[in-house]
Amino acid sequence: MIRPSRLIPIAFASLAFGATAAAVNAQQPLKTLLVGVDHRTVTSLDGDWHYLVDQPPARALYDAHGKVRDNSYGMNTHPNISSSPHNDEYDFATAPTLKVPGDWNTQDPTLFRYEGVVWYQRDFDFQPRPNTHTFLHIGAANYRSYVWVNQKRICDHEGGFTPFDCEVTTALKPGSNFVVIAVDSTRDVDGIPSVGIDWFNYGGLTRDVSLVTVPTTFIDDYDVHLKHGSSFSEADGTLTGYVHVVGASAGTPVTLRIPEADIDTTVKTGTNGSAPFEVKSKSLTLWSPEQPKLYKVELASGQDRLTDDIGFRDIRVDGTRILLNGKPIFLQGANMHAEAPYRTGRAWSDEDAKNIFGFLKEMNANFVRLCHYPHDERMERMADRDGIMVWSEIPLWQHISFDKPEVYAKATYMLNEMIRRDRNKASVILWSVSNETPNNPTRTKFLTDLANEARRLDPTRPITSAIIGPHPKTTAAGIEMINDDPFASALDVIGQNEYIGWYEGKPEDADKVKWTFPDKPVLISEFGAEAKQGVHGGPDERWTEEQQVNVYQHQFVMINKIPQVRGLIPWVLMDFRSPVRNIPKLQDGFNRKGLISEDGKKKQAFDLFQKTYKDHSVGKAE
Ligand code: GCB
Repeated sequence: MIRPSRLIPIAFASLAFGATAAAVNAQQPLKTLLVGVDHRTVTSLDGDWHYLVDQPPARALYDAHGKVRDNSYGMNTHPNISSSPHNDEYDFATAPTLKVPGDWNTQDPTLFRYEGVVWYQRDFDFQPRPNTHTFLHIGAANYRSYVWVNQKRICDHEGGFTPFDCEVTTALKPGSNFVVIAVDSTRDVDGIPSVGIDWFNYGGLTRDVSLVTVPTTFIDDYDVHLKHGSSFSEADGTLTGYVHVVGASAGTPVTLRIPEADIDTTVKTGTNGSAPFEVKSKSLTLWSPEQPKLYKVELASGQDRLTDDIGFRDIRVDGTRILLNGKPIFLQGANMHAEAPYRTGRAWSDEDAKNIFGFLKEMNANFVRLCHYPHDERMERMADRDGIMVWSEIPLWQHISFDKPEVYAKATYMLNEMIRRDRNKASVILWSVSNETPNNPTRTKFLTDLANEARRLDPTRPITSAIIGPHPKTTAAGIEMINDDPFASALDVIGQNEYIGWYEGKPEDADKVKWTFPDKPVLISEFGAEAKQGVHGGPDERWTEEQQVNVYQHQFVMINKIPQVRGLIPWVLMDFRSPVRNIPKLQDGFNRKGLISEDGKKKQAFDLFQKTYKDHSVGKAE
């Protein structure tokens, strides 16, 4: 019998200390956020950082009312331990070090399960140059960050998976400088995600940290894409978008050059610093999985210049079809967490991206859902180069405080950060605003507004979300599943998660299910079963590789009967750490629904997908 769909119950009360520390970005317009930092010359601050643990209730960071203390470790006072008259009982200089980027959990065994505050510190040499701005760029820090440079409080940030830039120009001095960052990974009921998650809450400075120096007027944001008119053919090699220049007076020239496409044009900024452009190329090779063509795009304004690698393509929905460059496509994909293959821990490196995309290519995939939060930018870069299409999502997962305006403000902020960073990536074809949320009017209003906000920020890409439900109805003819979630009407593409054969019913129940969906493209955005690599048995024996295959085979029967399915996204490419997966010997702290184990060993289900995708035997593009 198929049970109604489930949401993982929240197992904890709020773990957050100090509610006033929350919502540091809430209701603010997007601050300076530099696009294309990985294509600029920067001063890397990656490497060894000293660290001190500020065990809950984190009294070095928060005062008794939960307010951030400004006169604490951020001062990095180098107390004279033998004679200090005050109580600065900390010392970064002699403290151990952690590698940045990297989570703290897999670097220090005593911090493996630690969720709380860790203080990071490092010295660096710097020579400020006149007429420049310098930003401290942090690729991601999970979950809240508080930054001091040379004892000056510089900025705060909330959100564990998006980049932020803090201006440090006036805080820097010639020669020796230091930066202190307190990172708090404590979960919070009003956070995004909230407290109940099915992935490991890796804390720390998990992505690259650098100093970026730009001239007084500088390009912070740009958008260069194929014109997205009412039809694909309307574009006809026309590129459009904008280049935004900070500090530019109206009429400041901006040059856009794409030598390979014979484009060399100069446009001018308006009063808001943005220079819109529309330019026709003589000939353009469009980006596609078969030919992931990227162009060198050179942008310049005044003293500032940068070059990015950008592909051009059109993605749109037409009835129940998804069209890439005017042609119907079927997405053969997999879900993937930002979990490092082989070494485990939060993924961030070139090596991690290479391993993950290696698996996808071997599987004959053309698509990946990077769940449930924006991954390291290296992933989208590699997707651009390898021709793998991407679903990118903010960490709005299951239980969220949908009734709170400040949480909505936080969600729009994160959405903005995600879209800002990756809007120039041709591989990203879908923005997702959520995963598996309870169907009620408060949530539907929140998410509908958020989907519309995503559309406003980027009208060129379809908006999606992974929906869980509906409730099955058993009839004489079989089992009926009717997706009548009102939120679906706010989406261009419906993501449907379902676990028939694992959480719900038996694998063969899938054969009897008749799905009804609104008239839109549907991606089966999650389906699957757990199997421990190397455990074998009959097709009905749970935890075996054979049962995982059996579940998928029955799913294929079901999916082939749903006319508007336009993609398969099995859950999940690789086993990943999760604190809620605690069956000894089988799970040992890992969600085992991977097609591959965390140490890179393929399960039989991987071979099944490899063949299915090669033969294109499940699903149709139209
Ligand atoms: C889901 C969630 C995903 C979980 C998965 C599971 O529906 O979207 O985050 O990890 O189920 O394995 O239960």
